[in-house]
Amino acid sequence: MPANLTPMYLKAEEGFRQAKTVAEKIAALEEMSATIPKHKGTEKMRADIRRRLAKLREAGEKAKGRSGIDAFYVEKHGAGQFVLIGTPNCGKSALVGALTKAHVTVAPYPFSTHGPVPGMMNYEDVQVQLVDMPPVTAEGFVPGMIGAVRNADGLIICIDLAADVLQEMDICLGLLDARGLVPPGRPAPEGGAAKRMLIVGTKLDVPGAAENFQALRELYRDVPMLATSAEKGDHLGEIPRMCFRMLDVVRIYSKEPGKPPDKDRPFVLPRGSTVLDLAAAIHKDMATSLKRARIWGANTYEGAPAPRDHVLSDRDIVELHV
Ligand SMILES: Nc1nc2c(ncn2[C@@H]2O[C@H](COP(=O)(O)OP(=O)(O)OP(=O)(O)O)[C@@H](O)[C@H]2O)c(=O)[nH]1
Ligand SMILES: [Mg+2]
Repeated sequence: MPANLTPMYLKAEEGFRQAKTVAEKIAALEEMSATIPKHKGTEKMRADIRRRLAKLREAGEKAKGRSGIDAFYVEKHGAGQFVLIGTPNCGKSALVGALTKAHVTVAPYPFSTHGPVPGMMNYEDVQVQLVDMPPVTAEGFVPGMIGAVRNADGLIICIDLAADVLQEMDICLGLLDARGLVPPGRPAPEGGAAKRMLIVGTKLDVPGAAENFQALRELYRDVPMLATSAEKGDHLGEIPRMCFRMLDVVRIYSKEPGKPPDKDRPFVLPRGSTVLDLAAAIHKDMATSLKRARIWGANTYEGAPAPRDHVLSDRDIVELHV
């Protein structure tokens, strides 16, 4: 059976041939694994990629430990992780600095951020993680960065409203498209995937920025978008809400029988999760020992008994009996 390899895969393979360090080779193989068409004709090749990846990871780990291999890996915290993407100097770090307590480098010259810088953004009673990143250019991503982009729950594409906004969009969306990542609702190429994307126009305080934003909005009506100024604070408060909505998760408060609910730290679960999913999230043994549950919430009776497959709603309070 022919393999029907896509240009995206062939590019990743070329990246592997060019790779010099173990980290670069691993990043290229991961890219090959993500983009290779998944059908019978590529079964052997996929097994070969997996084998080579395992071998390299083992060699790399022996040599210097995980942090030395994947310098872009950021452990996820909170309700979800959004990685920032944008051209040099577009205002990514200023945005992360304005929304979180992260120690970012904001500078009037390009390429001032060299590695990932995570920070937590508050939204009501949960947090959403932002990860500042080095810039992207028409030439591509910094080696190794694409893994973090794929791993993120969503992307914030920063567009400098004081610059050529259409060109900036072309660069960012073009790079992602070439790696198979497209906004939800658009057709993904073979081996590709939909990725949540929020377009954030930056530097709204600069003259002409509002007009540039309007032009952008008219061209990209199907992608969530807003204009902000990190310097003046305009519309920054909408970002946490928009990110949280895009994550499509629910917040559930657990409650022990006879006690008030723990309202401080909700469990965050994908929308569509059930009583049983909640039990499993609390403790793996709880899912097997769960006998019954009661729910207080907007869509149920106060304290009504709920079956294990009951689908939970945002802000439900659940009492689990084991
Ligand atoms: N007027 C104005 N300037 C801004 C705003 N946000 C950022 N800047 C300026 O734009 C420049 C670049 O900001 P950074 O946040 O460092 O940009 P970056 O995208 O992180 O840059 P790299 O890390 O090099 O990719 C700095 O001089 C900032 O002061 C804003 O909202 N308004
Ligand atoms: Mg920066």
